[in-house]
Amino acid sequence: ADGHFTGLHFDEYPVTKHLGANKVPFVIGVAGGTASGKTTVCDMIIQQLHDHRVVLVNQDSFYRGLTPEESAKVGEYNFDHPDAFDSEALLECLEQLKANQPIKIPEYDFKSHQRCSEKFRKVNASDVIIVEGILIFHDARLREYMNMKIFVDTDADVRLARRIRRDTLERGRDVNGVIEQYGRFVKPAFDDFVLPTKKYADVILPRGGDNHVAIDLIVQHIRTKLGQHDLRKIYPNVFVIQSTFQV
Ligand code: UZR
Ligand code: MG
Repeated sequence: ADGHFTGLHFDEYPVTKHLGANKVPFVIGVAGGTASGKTTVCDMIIQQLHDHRVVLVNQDSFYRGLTPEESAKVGEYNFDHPDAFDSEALLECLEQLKANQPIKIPEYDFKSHQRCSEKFRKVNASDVIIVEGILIFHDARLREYMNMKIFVDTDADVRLARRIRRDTLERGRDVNGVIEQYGRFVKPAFDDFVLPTKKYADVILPRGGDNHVAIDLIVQHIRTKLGQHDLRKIYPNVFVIQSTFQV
């Protein structure tokens, strides 16, 4: 009643109408081996695009919850195999985002290896959608959604060192377990499933988040694409007039 939007839940906000039905978000895929720096690269892109609405979707959120049988033998479970992910659910989410619909992303608990059935992350329609994960280039249907595909290419020794640090500090694992799992599942799956998807990349990004030059170039490209597509949608006649002047 006071004329402010404070009482309006964001789900009720008429985002779709606001954007216009024909403005299509720009979708970027960021793939690469475990601990290659994918998340860092995405964060840097998001930071530099602060004046746009950007949303990050992690493939990690779409891990299937383990069945009781799988949980009983969790040491045997291959989290690096394409089948460990619920690609259908990820596809559905992207479809909705691309249609400028708000979505709910499931939350996955790395300790229990389960989806928290009650917990979701709400994500609004955006100008840029970044999809990040080790195997996001594996499914051809997912690849078709992407306007730009980046493969973060970091040396395996650097990745293993980072993985050991991350899993012991942030995920409560012990060093021997991490190394064993790396040799048994992570490395073979990288060779069999992740590395072969490098050929689908438009940009191969060496050294991940340390490569400021490449990240600047990527951001420039995204800005160019966003600019073009915004202006053409909003002022379609401007481009017609321009071409008349050129004659
Ligand atoms: P990134 N992963 C877990 O460690 N536990 C889980 O419950 C689910 C996934 C790991 C997974 C993969 N491998 O290597 C990694 N294992 O998460 C991918 N084992 O995440 O791309 O951030 O490294
Ligand atoms: Mg990550």
